Amino acid sequence: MELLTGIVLSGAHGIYEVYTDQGKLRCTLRGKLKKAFAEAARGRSVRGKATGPLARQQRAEAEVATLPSRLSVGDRVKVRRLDAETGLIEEVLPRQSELARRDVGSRESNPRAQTLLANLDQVVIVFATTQPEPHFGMLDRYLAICEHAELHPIICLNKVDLPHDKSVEETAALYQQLGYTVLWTSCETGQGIEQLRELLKGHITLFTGPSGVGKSSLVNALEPGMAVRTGMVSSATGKGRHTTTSSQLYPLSSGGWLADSAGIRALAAWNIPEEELASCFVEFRPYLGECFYSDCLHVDEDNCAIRQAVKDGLINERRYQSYVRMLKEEER
Ligand SMILES: Nc1nc2c(ncn2[C@@H]2O[C@H](COP(=O)(O)OP(=O)(O)OP(=O)(O)O)[C@@H](O)[C@H]2O)c(=O)[nH]1
Ligand SMILES: [Mg+2]
Ligand SMILES: [Zn+2]
Repeated sequence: MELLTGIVLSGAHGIYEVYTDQGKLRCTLRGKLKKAFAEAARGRSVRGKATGPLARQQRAEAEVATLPSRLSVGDRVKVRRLDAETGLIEEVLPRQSELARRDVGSRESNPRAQTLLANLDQVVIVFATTQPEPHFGMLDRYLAICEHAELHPIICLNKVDLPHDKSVEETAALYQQLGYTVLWTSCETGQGIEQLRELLKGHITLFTGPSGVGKSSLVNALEPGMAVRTGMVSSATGKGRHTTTSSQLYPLSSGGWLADSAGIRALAAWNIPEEELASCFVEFRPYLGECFYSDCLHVDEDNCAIRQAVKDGLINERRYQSYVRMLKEEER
């Protein structure tokens, strides 16, 4: 029988809900996979070079397990359908990325850390044009984390229906010049919602941003009835949801998946080594390697190409200050 390709939406107690083009299936792991996972967890897995975002995050470790030590939400799998509602997971496809639970403050990622979310590839960073006023320093922080994690960021400025300060437009223009996608949306008028829906198709996307900017409202605007459906998802396994350890994906009817808040916590705890921070500010990149000191951190060193570029107006002063602030946070 032909295998179906699917994506793991949730999992608890060895039962995984897998989304396939033939609907959702309640799945268990094939015995052989279960055994391989158990061995990987004991550290006897086949080790190999990781590729892509994983490699970048875990460069220090040089090598990581190719086979994850457990199946995670977001993993793409091959499933053998057993009946209308159930299936058997036969194969796990290689991960493109992973967000792991980590000790806050620890600089190194632990290769055995529990993966909260696999294959996340996009982040929508939501701010309101007003109420609350946008905090662009926080936007810079999220953008830097996205650059480091190799996640595609989309800047979403919501509540565009409300009268707001002209400076918001000016600052938004700066991010557009840097090459970032800036989307203006309103849950009141529907402006930008269709564009946002298009950008989510085929991606696993996380929504993040401060409280009150309209993240939940945007999700509701994108997918009316989402709240109802998510309630059904948790009852489908017949078990309580263990929200402290597990995350969940929500399929969008127009295509794509939304990641829930467990991903936000992992992303917020993302640490960037200080020597890698400058390259996470995209406009710094042309100047890297031009400083007098090869280990220049671009703060108070002489003959710093980055600081010269700020002086010459080639790098925005406020963005540079965001860099310095993040560098100091990382030092703590
Ligand atoms: N005028 C206007 N109000 C909005 C818009 N989007 C959301 N709001 C309002 O802003 C308030 C906060 O919206 P939420 O969707 O709860 O914000 P959130 O980002 O999910 O907040 P947290 O869950 O606390 O992180 C609500 O009163 C919404 O009705 C918008 O586009 N325009
Ligand atoms: Mg909310
Ligand atoms: Zn420098």
